[in-house]
Amino acid sequence: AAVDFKSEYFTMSEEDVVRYVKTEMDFFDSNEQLSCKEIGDGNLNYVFRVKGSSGKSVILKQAGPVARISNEFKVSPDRNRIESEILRIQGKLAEGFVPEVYHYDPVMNCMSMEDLSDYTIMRDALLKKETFPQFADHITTFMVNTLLMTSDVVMNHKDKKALVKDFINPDLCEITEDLVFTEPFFPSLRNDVFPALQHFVEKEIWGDEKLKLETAKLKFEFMTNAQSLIHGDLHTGSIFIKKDATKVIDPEFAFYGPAGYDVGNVIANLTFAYMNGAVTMKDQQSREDFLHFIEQAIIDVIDLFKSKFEKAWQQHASDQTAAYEGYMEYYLQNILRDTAAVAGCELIRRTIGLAHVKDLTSISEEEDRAAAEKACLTAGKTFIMNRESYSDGTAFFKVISDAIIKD
Ligand code: SR1
Ligand code: MG
Repeated sequence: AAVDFKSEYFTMSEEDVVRYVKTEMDFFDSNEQLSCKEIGDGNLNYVFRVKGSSGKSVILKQAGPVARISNEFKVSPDRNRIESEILRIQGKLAEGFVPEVYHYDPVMNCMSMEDLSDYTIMRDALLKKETFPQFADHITTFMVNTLLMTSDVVMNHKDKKALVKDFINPDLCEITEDLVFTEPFFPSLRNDVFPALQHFVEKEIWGDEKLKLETAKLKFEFMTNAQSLIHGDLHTGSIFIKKDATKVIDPEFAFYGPAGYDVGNVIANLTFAYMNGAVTMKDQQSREDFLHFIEQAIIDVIDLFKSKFEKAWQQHASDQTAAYEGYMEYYLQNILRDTAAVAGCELIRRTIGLAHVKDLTSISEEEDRAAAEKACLTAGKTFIMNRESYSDGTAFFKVISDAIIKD
């Protein structure tokens, strides 16, 4: 059942947060001077950084009663509980890959956590054309450890069902069902199509009945396949990064869903960075270096995910049937199929749906933006329609490079 906001709850200002941290938390010394700034730029919550005069700092995240992006979305405060609990679980399964959680307050619907101020949001870093050669290694360890280890393949089935119950997340799942799997595929009023693409979208997306049928299948798969405890929104804005470390944040969309949902989001969001670089970078050498980095990252995310998954399966699979010959290969190929499909939906919905990505919207030249967006839509369609066909990283990357109109 949906959790209501308690009567004592109110959305906090920066001054309220300073008072809250002083009276409700035991983080700073009592004589420290505190300053606070709201730094959130996500679509849902308020994120405050509180700094003490000693140099210590903490992040406090509060869930408001409606989404920040639009008050059409009334989202349960339970997302804050989900986020704090899953961060603790992921912190155990994938040590070092998520921020440490300090506290959760079910009345004020806020939580506090480690301040990662020496990291950058990955989407912003990629827009500055920074490269992170260890990213694929880090994110695949995170995904294999959190996805395989929470599945029925490894967990006691009753313990897993208890987790399914704890992570029922109806409001945020509804957002994904609507914004990812439904609205981008018909002329919904909430869509936001770049005018130069209107005709292309009407014909190639809204006019393609075969594509629409496949998205119906994918939507119901998302709603019914309680495979793994997924992050649920693993785009590059949910990743803090620096050269030698990666931290995954913002798992408030977490629930038991298809494992490929997370992998597909990573692939699609690397693709946005690739398309941005392909149309905006003018210096040939830097362009080649950056595009090569993203290409390799896409290939490695798939191939390292596969090899680490196979190894972890050999070590940890506990179900009797998991050892039957051919089953692991079947299971993994289904995750790759879902990865391709979700990458396709994410590529399309971030291009023409309600919630866009800066990788595309920041392209200033109309022609360049239209070219990048068409390539995303074309790759997206191909991934959805041919989702059974991809078994390695090179095959995934080929869809992306083939989608670019070459002149
Ligand atoms: C109403 S929220 C819009 C989008 O922002 C989040 O990060 C999710 O991706 C959601 O679909
Ligand atoms: Mg988020």
